[in-house]
Amino acid sequence: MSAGEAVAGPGADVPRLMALAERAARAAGALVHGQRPDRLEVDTKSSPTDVVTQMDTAAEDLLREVLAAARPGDGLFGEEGGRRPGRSGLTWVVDPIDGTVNYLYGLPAYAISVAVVRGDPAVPGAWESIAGCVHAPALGETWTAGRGEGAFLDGRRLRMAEPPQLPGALIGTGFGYRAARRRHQAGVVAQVLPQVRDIRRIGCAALDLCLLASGRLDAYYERGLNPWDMAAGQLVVTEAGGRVRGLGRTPPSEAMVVAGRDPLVDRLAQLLADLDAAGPD
Ligand code: LIP
Repeated sequence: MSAGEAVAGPGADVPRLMALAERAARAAGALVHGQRPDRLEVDTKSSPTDVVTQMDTAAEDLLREVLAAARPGDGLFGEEGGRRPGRSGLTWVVDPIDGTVNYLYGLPAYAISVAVVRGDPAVPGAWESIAGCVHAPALGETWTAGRGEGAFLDGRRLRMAEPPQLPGALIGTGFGYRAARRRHQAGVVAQVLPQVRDIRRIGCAALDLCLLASGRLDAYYERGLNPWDMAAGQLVVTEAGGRVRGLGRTPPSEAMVVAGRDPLVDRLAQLLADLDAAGPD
């Protein structure tokens, strides 16, 4: 049994899964970045500002094609196309364009996020990422990670440095699409802002997590993330020496994701719990 299989379970050749995740993400990146049409067709989902374009759908179709051809027995769980069951115990969790609003506006902070997980990605705490890739074609940067294999930016290994204390920390976050939740989140960030160095709202959770792992943020929190937003990025963080958690004793989930290195990640999580950042709207 290889080191990767010892960590990730039987049948999981982690380096090969990392390479497949990167190959698929780069193929989708070439499509959305290289063939971006002058005019994007825009539909909406959970709210008038929660958008999806024809390139999101085309990219997910391409990801499904590449991954099914390489590993037909694996499941797949995508933002746009829903869930295809598998029989291998592994499921590919994909976001074809994370940061769709940035993509729509021609801003470069968007990424293709591809991860393979063991367990059920629809159940918080019931799954773990085995390998993943976050590919940012407009930035020309690609992050990869494998359980027990490390985290890499363009092939260079990442190790997160000792974090600053909260008042000196640059904190990434994001906001939901529904007005009631945004109102609550605005109240939370208004309390966080005076207690930290500053806030950055990148608009792409997968990139937030990878920027954290790369030392360009000191910590990150967001409520409302789906498995496809975070499955690859959270592995980049943990393999770079960080932690990804929820509030209290809960796992990271739609309710809350807090990421960073100890002890800052726990100090931020406590502040967010004190501010009731995970509820009610
Ligand atoms: C985005 C997330 C981001 C969040 C945005 C949006 P999408 O995902 O990556 O962190 O703040 O509101 O949900 O919708 O672009 O795939």
